[in-house]
Amino acid sequence: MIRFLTAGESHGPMLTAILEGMPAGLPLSADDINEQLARRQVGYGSGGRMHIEKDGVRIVGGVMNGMTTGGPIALIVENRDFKNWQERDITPMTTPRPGHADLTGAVKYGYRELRLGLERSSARETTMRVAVGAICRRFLAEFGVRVGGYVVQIGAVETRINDGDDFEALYTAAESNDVRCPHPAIADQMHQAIRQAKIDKDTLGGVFEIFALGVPPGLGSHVHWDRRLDARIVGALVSIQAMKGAEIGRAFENAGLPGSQVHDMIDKGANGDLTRRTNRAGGLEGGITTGDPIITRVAMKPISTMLRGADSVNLATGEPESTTYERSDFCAVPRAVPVGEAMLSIVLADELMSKLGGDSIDEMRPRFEALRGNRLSDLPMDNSEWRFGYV
Ligand code: EPS
Repeated sequence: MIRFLTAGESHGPMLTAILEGMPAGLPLSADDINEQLARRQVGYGSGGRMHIEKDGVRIVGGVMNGMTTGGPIALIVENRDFKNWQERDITPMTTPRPGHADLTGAVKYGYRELRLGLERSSARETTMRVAVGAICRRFLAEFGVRVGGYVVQIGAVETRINDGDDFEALYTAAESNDVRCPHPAIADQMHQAIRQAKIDKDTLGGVFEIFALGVPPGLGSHVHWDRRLDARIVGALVSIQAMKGAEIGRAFENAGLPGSQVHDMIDKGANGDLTRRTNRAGGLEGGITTGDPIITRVAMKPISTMLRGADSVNLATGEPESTTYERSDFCAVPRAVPVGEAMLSIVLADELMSKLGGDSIDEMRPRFEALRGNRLSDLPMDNSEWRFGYV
């Protein structure tokens, strides 16, 4: 239902995006988007580029007088760094950085200069994902869905989120420091770890969690591989530059425990409400939302551009050579959180659109109110014997 495309290079004149499928009647301002773009630019471990850019969006289609029209939404963010690159003579880049798309991109596209691959593979593109995600986030907010995230690991420094912790509080605490970790003492250690990586001319990866609250039960489906929402979410998160893994809940930890310690037991509460005692499933069972918070964890590899260089081969001379360093981030995990939030928002907005249908927010509202819930009264059972057959 919702599709988006981005275009543009890291040091080109601008980045653009088109978002198709947003209903009419959604209040939307550039500030809604700029607020999220600003979050993406803040985080300890950034290189010099973030001092140059101050990302601000121009909405040039699909929104009139502060309201979506139902037409495709067109967005532009200018690259301030472009003026430093325009008409500049470029030293050839022929030694691929291990871990980057330099060598794979050259093999795939036959580039004779590695910068051609770098320019588009760069995480600069995440600016537009965050812009598109901000619109989807605004749409989700109309239905009470809230998406957030925080960092739980940088390098070897790790913190633990406990079952039952208040996600809103974790989010607020994380936004108050420059590594986006909700626990201040651990945040200090993470800050130190990044500082040490800078001294060592090295880089660090990490893990962050992205959650969604207020998601109604019944989004996604068990009937086909590409409709399973857990698969769509993991795919969307791992599509972010430098992400190498994602899990729903604590999937890998759960894999080592017996079922009796993993599955979320179901209770009947007041008024016939059905509740799960825990949320180890991370808000998804059978590829369908349970109505409990969606919890995902994403693993980011360390940035592959390292000040100390890395062993490689100069493709022009055929000789072994260390990679050269221009400028890069030392750790981008804190800044990846808003990008993860954007991708989860995009997938959830798409699922909510397909569940509700409709061309305008007004049309969707009563359909949202009528959704089946986790209530005995919503789930009448036949409770009589029946014959299994196909005719
Ligand atoms: C990136 C390299 C750096 C990062 C960039 C991603 O850019 P530059 O080569 O201009 O120093 O800062 O990220 C951004 C520009 C951004 O907006 O996040 C890379 O090669 O992936």
